[in-house]
Amino acid sequence: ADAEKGKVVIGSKLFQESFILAHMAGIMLEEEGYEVDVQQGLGGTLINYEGLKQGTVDVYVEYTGTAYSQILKEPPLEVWDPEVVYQKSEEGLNADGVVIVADLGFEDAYALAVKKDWGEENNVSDISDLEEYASELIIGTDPEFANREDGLPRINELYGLEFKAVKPTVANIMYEAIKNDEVDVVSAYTTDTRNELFDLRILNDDKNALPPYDAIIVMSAEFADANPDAVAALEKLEGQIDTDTMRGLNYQFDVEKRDAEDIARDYLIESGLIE
Ligand code: PBE
Repeated sequence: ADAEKGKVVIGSKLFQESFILAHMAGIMLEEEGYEVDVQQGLGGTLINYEGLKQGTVDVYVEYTGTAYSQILKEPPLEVWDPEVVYQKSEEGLNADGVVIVADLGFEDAYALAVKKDWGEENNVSDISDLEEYASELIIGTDPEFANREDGLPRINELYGLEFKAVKPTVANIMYEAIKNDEVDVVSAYTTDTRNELFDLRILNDDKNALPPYDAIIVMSAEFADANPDAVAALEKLEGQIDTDTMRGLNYQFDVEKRDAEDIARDYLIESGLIE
């Protein structure tokens, strides 16, 4: 790497997609001559975001609905327009010294999911349909969903649900738990192919509790101002990953057990973004 460009620290959250995308950003910056430090699995949303504000993290991949609800604490909307959520998120982040460098081109939303068989037997296809069963069901969540503004508290309030128990854990274990029938409902991620592989049924959010979650690359404004080349390098990822592509990359990690950096590099080569 070209020493003059300096160092860049890339944060990531605690799930495969975040690892892969952090490496993707890292490789683009390495190509540009930066010395790159990818912190794979650095922590949850607020660890990454605080790092960005304090300068210990320069870049990471966030999601619009998460910025809007969990970071900026904006109120829920009656109708969730992805454009509006993007605009409001951008304004709020900018005011906080953070810029959006690229919109990657896909959404990874939260969704409640149950086992397909159970859903069929009990006629449960909307979140509303859980009402008569919730008191007997255990919900497994990722580490954030159980307490997030845009997570279980809002779902419970809006749908009048009270689950028998809530078990938060990392996404990977959450998926294993529903596969093994240790939990009955999970806070699934819509780009995770285990939704199909483990025969899950995604429930329709019929009361619009959850916001849209478009994947965006965020950077500290201070770092962006000092490093226009880094901004330009990451802007090349704008619109480069659609939902099916992201699912395929996650599949390579979860099922084919490939290394996140290899997955990222191969994708960038295949799509002509690097040589
Ligand atoms: N999500 C869904 C969460 C995790 C899965 C991508 C919106 C987030 O990181 O905010």
